[in-house]
Amino acid sequence: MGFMTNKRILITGVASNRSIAWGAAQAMRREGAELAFTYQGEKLQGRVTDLAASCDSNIVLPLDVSSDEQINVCFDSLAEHWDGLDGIVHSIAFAPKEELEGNYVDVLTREGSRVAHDISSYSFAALAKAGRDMMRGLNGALIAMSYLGAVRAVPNYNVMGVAKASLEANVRYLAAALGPEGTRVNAISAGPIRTLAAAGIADFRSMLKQVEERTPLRRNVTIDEVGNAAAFLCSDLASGITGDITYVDTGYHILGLG
Ligand code: 0WD
Repeated sequence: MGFMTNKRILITGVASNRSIAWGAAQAMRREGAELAFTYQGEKLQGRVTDLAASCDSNIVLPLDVSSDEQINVCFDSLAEHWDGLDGIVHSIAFAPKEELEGNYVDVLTREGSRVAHDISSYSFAALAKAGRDMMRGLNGALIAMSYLGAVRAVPNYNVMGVAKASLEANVRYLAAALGPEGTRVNAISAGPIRTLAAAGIADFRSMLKQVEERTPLRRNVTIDEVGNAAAFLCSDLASGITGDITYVDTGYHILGLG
């Protein structure tokens, strides 16, 4: 029996079979979880429906996290399928491409900052709020995806790093607020992985190369490795862990001078 048997988990942020959310979905399904998926925009509906089917799921709901209405409709629809919810995977981020290239101060705008924080950080708290009643008392867990740029100044990551710092603070505040109801909240800080979102970051290839050359394990991390950690953190095996950031980055974050 898998360690997520009888867990019902909502997976957001699947854009392709390279998405980190897809790594989480596959690991959780393998460990016995029942899954529901969201997709952003009609263009992704078919692809996410097919990926969901391969995880024996036919719960596939539209969700653009910039819309309160879509968030509410999504959880109302989910409640028609399930009478409770054991976990939410938040694997969503966005910042305008122009802000992910060059000098932070040169490219920063008020609007870019607003959008990056709204989609990449606030939305995590918004999902926690919308899912609260379905999760209350079930000893469930929320998980978000962060990156080292939250705590270090990484070239080109710019406003997304600031938004990830906000996301990590959200993890702590949500953990403190929802812990008394039995809900745990954590994030994984993943190493760089070639996905659609990563393609928006300037010079991403050299980031992958630099990590591979210097990191203790001398290779980049995979979506399966991040997925396995996400499954663990959303399972009862992690029942004593909340409010934390777990690095799944082949050890890169421990380095000082190379
Ligand atoms: O190197 C990487 N790929 C890392 C990613 C390293 C460390 C962390 N992360 C984080 C990202 O910042 C993000 O929070 O992992 C999370 C997932 O990212 P991913 O798997 O790398 O990217 P991708 O496969 O593109 O999925 C992210 C998806 C979007 O994809 P696109 O490429 O279409 O932007 O987030 C979704 C969308 O499907 N998304 C939204 N979903 C709902 N509402 C929204 C939105 N407004 N905006 C983006």
